[in-house]
Amino acid sequence: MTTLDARLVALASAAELVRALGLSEEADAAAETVGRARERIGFAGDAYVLALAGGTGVGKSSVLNALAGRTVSAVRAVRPTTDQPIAWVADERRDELAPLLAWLGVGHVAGHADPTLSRVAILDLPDVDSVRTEHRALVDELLPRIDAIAWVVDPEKYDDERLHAYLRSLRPHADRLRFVLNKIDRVGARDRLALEADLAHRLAEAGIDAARIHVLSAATGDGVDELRAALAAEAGAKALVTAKLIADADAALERLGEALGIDPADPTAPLVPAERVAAAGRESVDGALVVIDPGGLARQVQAAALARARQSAGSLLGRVVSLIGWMTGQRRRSADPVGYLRDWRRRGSLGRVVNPVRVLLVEAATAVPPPSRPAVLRSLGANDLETTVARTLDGIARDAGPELRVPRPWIWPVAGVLQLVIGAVFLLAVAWYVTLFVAGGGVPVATVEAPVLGPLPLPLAMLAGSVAVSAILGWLLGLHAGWLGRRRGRRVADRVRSAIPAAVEEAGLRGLRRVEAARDAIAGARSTQ
Ligand SMILES: Nc1nc2c(ncn2[C@@H]2O[C@H](COP(=O)(O)OP(=O)(O)OP(=O)(O)O)[C@@H](O)[C@H]2O)c(=O)[nH]1
Ligand SMILES: [Mg+2]
Repeated sequence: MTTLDARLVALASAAELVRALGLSEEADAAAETVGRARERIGFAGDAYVLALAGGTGVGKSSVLNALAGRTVSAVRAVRPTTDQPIAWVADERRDELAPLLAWLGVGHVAGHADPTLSRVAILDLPDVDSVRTEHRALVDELLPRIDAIAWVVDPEKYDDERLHAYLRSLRPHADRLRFVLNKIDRVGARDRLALEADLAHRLAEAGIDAARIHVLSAATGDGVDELRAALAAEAGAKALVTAKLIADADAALERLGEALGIDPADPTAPLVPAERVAAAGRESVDGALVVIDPGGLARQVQAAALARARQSAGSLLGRVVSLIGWMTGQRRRSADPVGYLRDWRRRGSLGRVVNPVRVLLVEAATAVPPPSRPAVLRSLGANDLETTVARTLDGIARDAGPELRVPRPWIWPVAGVLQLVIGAVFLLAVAWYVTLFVAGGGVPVATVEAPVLGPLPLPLAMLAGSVAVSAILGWLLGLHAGWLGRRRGRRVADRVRSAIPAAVEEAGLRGLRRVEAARDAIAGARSTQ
């Protein structure tokens, strides 16, 4: 594949990437450049087309006539004069150039027999600053198809804004530009050099360095032979045409890059830095954790576990409290982890989850130039982000349901039996005291040897011991329930931490990834230029 072919293929695919992002005008312009280039290389022959362009009355037609040594194009005092392009070509190439000239829309063709200029077809164009807008439209339509341009200026008309606007657009083609400073007979010999230097300076300011300037007078013929000789000495026409089409393709690719905000100084820089994307993802997860509330969920599981533990492993007093809780509905309100998780919507809006991503996308869109912004923003669009996040949180609530149901570990019934035994010991001790009270102190009481305290009446030891052991058991159950709650809360938080980034990536960042991929592809194609 030649360099030009490779460029055209790259440009065509870049155009399609940009089109897929909704920038159809930019894509059309790039596709048009590809089409134009393919058409141009399709014409056989070894000649290039040079157009004499410039403002009205600068002497374009006169320069052509001076080169020809006869009147090829009419010169009149009425401005503008030329209203259709006229081609001046070597007789021997007329047939060969006919299809190319037809493609350019040039109907008037004059021939010559000068073999030194046989590889260039010279066009005299209408003016670019005409009061007749159709002249300008015609030239604007034609110029992109022209291989090389000789821009004609005169001492009065070489520094107007229109010229500079054209120069800016022609900058990529500086190598194939010539400048003809005509009507030099009107300037004194001393001012000529200064005028030429001034023109060169202004061209350099417009980005065209080392411009090729031909100072001449079409009226006196001064400098015309030098221009003819320079045109005859021009390098190979094929190379010139290829270089022109390559410059077109490169400029078109650059415009696509500009439309997507690619910074020429740092073409691989993303619209938003990766750290910003990661930070937005973290903020979304934090937002989701606020509405899911793993801490609150842990307390719910703990309360539910305690309630269940009280049923099967509680002390007598604990069972009474549990029964009251059940009868008053208190237990359902404070210990329904499944319901608590399912009702995450009550704890806040999804704004906390989706807003960080939306802010990020707006930030990304502002990194492209304003004309592309609306389309890029649409491409970045995360319209279904909120629904996807809601679906994800509902999914987490649903999937976590079974594991939020509090288990009944084997230790609870064992603890329950222990509590019953302790309760029995307690009751026995109480009954003992009642008996002692009724007997009025007539019954001897056994003692147990307690460390530090010395001998203790057995019923007192039973009473104190059962209360203490029951309290310790209750405390251990509480610890266990707290651990169960925290563990389940953590698991749900882990689910949020892994599912939310995936949802954000899928529904929030898909557009951004697509835009970044297109930018990378265009930056990559530009770097191989
Ligand atoms: N003094 C002098 N007059 C010139 C010279 N070249 C052209 N003229 C005059 O400038 C006027 C315009 O010349 P044209 O050749 O018709 O200019 P043009 O750029 O083709 O103008 P449009 O066709 O209207 O765009 C005519 O009156 C010419 O005689 C020159 O070198 N010196
Ligand atoms: Mg003319």
